[in-house]
Amino acid sequence: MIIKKILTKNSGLIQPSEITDQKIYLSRRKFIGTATRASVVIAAGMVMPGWLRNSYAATSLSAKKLSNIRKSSLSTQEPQTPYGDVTTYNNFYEFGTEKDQPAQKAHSLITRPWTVVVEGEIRRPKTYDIDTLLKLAPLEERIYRLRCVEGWSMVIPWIGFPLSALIKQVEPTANAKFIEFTTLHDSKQMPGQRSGVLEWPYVEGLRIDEAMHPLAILAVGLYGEVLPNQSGAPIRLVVPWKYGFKSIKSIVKIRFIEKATASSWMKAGPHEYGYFANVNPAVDHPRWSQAKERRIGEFLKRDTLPFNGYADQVAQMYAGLDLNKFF
Ligand SMILES: Nc1nc2c(c(=O)[nH]1)N[C@H]1C(S)=C(S)[C@@H](COP(=O)(O)O)O[C@H]1N2
Ligand SMILES: [Mo]
Repeated sequence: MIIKKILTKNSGLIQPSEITDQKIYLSRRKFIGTATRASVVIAAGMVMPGWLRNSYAATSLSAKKLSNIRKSSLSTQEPQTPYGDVTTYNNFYEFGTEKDQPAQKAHSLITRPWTVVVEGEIRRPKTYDIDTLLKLAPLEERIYRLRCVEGWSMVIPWIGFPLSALIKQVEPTANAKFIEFTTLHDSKQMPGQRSGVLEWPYVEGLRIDEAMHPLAILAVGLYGEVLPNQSGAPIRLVVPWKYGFKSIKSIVKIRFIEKATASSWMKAGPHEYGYFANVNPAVDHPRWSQAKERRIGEFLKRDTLPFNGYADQVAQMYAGLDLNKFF
């Protein structure tokens, strides 16, 4: 596993025999207390692998910095999940189902040249070059919570622009009620697509009003740099009030449609993954509770908030909808 590899590289810092897990973290505090970074570690409430990974790579050495980034009032003030965790603990089944596989394998993804086909119920269908999309609207930093359906969460400083900016430019017709997003399908670049764990390509969807909501963004970077491949380069959706699986990565097609189509996760588990997938502590996944979550890097679980804490801004879109039925 990646943690072990990093520990080996840092062998002067800590011996492999010191590798521990979170359960015995507290009993190790004495040991940590002698380390230089101890105060930082304890103040941030982080577990050992987190600070080791983070000290190993505060940001990447090779990624390109993005410039002229505006701050946004829509950002959360909560502490950000360290870069090392954000970029090594990923779900991206196109590169395997283990959390550390995307970081290890996504180098095979070629992100230039890259085009995104925008089509369907719109007046201005167009194939956008990724570098055109980067200039479509001013880039903003959006620090958002991301809550995975599996029960963990992160706080990530995305760089991107409102999805609404693209939607306005292509002029949807009156028939455009939903938007379908599609990930690249190429098993040479994405070896995980040789497995049948999901139906490929990965497909997700939003209702048009959800897609127009100011919180919904197309992200092209994080932590001030272009997106690492494992995070969905070169362009991915981020919809912070919905479970992470809605935030589809490495998008090649955006199609405006009249009737919603099933997402890859709905096909994989129709009773487990709904179209809306709004974060909801009151509606359990059939196999586990959704009431609590573990913020990556924290020791104790915290309560999951309705709509992932964005209820004030988004709940009105679902007024009158039975959230038990439309999960
Ligand atoms: N194409 C694609 N997009 C995807 C996934 C995936 O497997 N393939 N996983 C989803 C899930 S389950 C989550 S939780 C988030 C994780 O995003 P992150 O790795 O940037 O944290 O990506 C989502 N987008
Ligand atoms: Mo997820």
